Amino acid sequence: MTNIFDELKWRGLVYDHTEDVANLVAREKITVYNGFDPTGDSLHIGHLVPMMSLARWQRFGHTPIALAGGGTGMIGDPSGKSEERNLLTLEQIQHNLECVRGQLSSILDFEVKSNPARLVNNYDWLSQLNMMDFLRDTGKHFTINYMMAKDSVKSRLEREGDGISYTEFSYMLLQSYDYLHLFDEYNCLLQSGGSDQWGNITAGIELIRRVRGEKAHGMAYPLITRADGSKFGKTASGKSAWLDPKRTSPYRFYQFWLNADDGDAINYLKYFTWLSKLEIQELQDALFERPHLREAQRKLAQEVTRMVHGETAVAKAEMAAAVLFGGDLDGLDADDIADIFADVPSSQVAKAQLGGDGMLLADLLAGSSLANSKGDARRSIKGGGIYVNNVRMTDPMGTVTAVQAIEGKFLILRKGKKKYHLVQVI
Ligand code: 383
Repeated sequence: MTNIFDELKWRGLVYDHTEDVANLVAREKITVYNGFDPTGDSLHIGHLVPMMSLARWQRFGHTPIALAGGGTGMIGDPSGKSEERNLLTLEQIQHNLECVRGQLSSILDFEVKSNPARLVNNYDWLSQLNMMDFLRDTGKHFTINYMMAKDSVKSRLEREGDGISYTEFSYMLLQSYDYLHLFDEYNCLLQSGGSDQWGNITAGIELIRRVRGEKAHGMAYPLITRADGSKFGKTASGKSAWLDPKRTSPYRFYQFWLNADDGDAINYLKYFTWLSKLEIQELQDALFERPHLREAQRKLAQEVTRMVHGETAVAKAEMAAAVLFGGDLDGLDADDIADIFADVPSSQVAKAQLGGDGMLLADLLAGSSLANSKGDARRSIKGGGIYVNNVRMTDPMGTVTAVQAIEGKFLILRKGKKKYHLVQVI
């Protein structure tokens, strides 16, 4: 690929753009910005497309600016939101901002001499604005009619509910002001964002045209959808997939990608990895010829997990996944175990019961989801189908003691190939 526009295009990342962008970026290296509001203490995988796209621009020689919305985060963007948001406290915003800044900077190159990335915070200039000046210099360029025609506002006016506050209504003016500021300060000529941001992006372009008489550009990325129509971005347990490993463990993160449907995997490889057209083509062929091997999904999971959490996280996530297929438990701690087996049936047993000679395995099994009775449990053990911590147990009179519990906390019972039960020692 010779230019960023063609690159983004074949990846399916161009949803909308202003006229002439393709010519502009084929001709010159420009400065591009994308904003992120610190509404939470972590970004999630929905933010990865714009984050990675900034890095893609950078790899093609353009200069990326990641804007953290310390100022706009105080107001709340109504775009794509059906209801008014609660205002965050200054402490919350400050904390979120620190977290988000770290995540944004992990993916961009700040050292490269020719086109180093920048990280800016719009609180720095928005907090300096004076109400009178703002209304005269910025507000005067927007008619209420224009603002009401934006989807973000229109949808809230048409919808049953509490409408939209003056605060959120004003949001687009602040984002427009940002664009003008970055245009003036860094000669930033393009703002990107998800398609939900198109109204705000075009409002900024309009402001630059009105006050500077210059042409600025915009590009919208598609919002990611799933082939089956369900919502993108939720893990198996229905929670959002976050970039912060404390919120979504690297193992769950890896599993999320590994579980991608065949109909989505190739698109995700294009959106969320750095793999080339050729490499993705090969994975597409593999998916077509031998879908059961899930080579495309595995590569996807490896690539995205490595980018977000690092190489060791990939190895660990793969080890954890192997555990569910009878793999070795060495090297996994109690937190990992809790994470891997979070979705299997579980029960509790008092530590005292496992003291001394311990407890009969058959009794432990009878109290679990893996056996109906002690007799049933003994038969399974004799048949060679019972495992404790993935080690086969064959003595029907055998016992289990506290020392076998992983970090004194968990025993993993298994019946047959993959029926698991987690015993929590309390
Ligand atoms: C703030 C000030 C600017 C430019 C942009 C902003 C943030 C913007 C916004 N973006 C979303 C967010 O922060 O609210 N008003 O959660 C999301 N983005 C990106 C992308 C996306 C958008 O951070 O579509 C998904 O991730 O644009 O919803 O001067």
